[in-house]
Amino acid sequence: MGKKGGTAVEPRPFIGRVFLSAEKKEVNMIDIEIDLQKEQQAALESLERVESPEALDTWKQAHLGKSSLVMTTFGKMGSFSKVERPQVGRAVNQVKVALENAYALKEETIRRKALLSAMASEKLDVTLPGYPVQRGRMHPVNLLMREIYRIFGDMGFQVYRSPEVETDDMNFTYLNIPPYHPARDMWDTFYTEDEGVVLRTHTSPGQIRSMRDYYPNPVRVILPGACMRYEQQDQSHEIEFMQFELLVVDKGVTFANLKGTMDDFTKRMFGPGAHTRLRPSHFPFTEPSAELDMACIFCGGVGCGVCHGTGWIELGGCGMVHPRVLKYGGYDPEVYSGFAAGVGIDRTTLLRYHIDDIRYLRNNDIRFLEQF
Ligand code: FA5
Repeated sequence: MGKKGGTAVEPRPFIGRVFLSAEKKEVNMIDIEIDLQKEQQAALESLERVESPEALDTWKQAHLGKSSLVMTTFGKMGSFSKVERPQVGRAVNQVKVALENAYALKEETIRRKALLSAMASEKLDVTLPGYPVQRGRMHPVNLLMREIYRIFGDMGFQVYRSPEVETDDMNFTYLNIPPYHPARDMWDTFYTEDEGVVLRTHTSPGQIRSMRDYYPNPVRVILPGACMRYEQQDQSHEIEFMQFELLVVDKGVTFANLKGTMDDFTKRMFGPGAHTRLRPSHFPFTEPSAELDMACIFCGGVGCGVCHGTGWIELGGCGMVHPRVLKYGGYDPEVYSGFAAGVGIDRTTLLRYHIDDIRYLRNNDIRFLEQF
């Protein structure tokens, strides 16, 4: 029941009859519903006839686009009263969902049809060349390292890795180079801001670490890795370079074992004609100490630019492990002896591949790297 101007009025039939509240003008809800249903039926019928993606697009514009009946009815929602709005909304939404679902189905049908006809009409030309694959390569230093591992693996050595950032003690003190000893000047060291921490200048600190790890068993290890020195870079010096260290500790290890192992390594690496010599030298952590030289492979020992006219090329340092170093590693020097060697991998790479400048190895020139 509603009251208007104090007089009782007839209740308006609610369903199917709505009022445009602003103008207080009756709108026939049945008319709206009929229009929408007519639109739905016509749209679905015309969708049946759609065959191409272009026609489907045109259909979408006409029936779900901005000026379609569905969308314009949505646009007018604000002009309906609170009571009318849900009714109109429900009716128009039902039509919209029906049209959208039909559109999605049709779109999938057309896509499949297009795919099937493309598959039927187009042929795969298997004779067309494919895209060339860019193959990666091993860096020459890594190639050489693998070869070094293989050679020493055959001789019964195990690879032992130790840190590149080291303590001052490991890099120097336990190698018989106490703080403030002038022997520390042999290495131009990068000290870090953390006291007692350095970038390792050689792989020798791995001697202490591996001995402490293996004690009381015999040690036969190869210690590979990067070393850093504050050096003037030139043809044969880098700031960062690779070394491998050899360490053998056992009862009865002799200098002859050292000489035999290094000579065998050189022959396996550079061929049976290669031969080595040991030149007296000094390292604080070996006694006696020597430099391992190889007869120049470029001139056969006569003397050339590469060997600076000497006929010999230095591969690295070596010697018998100093008794104090054995002790720092945990071994009794009265019972055990050992030999150690430290060889530059970059320089060995230069010799192996006849490269005349160490700086090629790290400047990432693809023309250089492609040759390996
Ligand atoms: C040492 O580093 C000793 N730790 C080697 C050693 C180990 C001796 C065990 C005795 C027992 P040296 O500073 O000479 O020694 O370096 C050894 C090798 O590393 C050199 O022969 C060279 O091949 C390589 N090397 C040294 N400095 C550089 C550099 N700046 N660039 C490239 N290679 C280098």
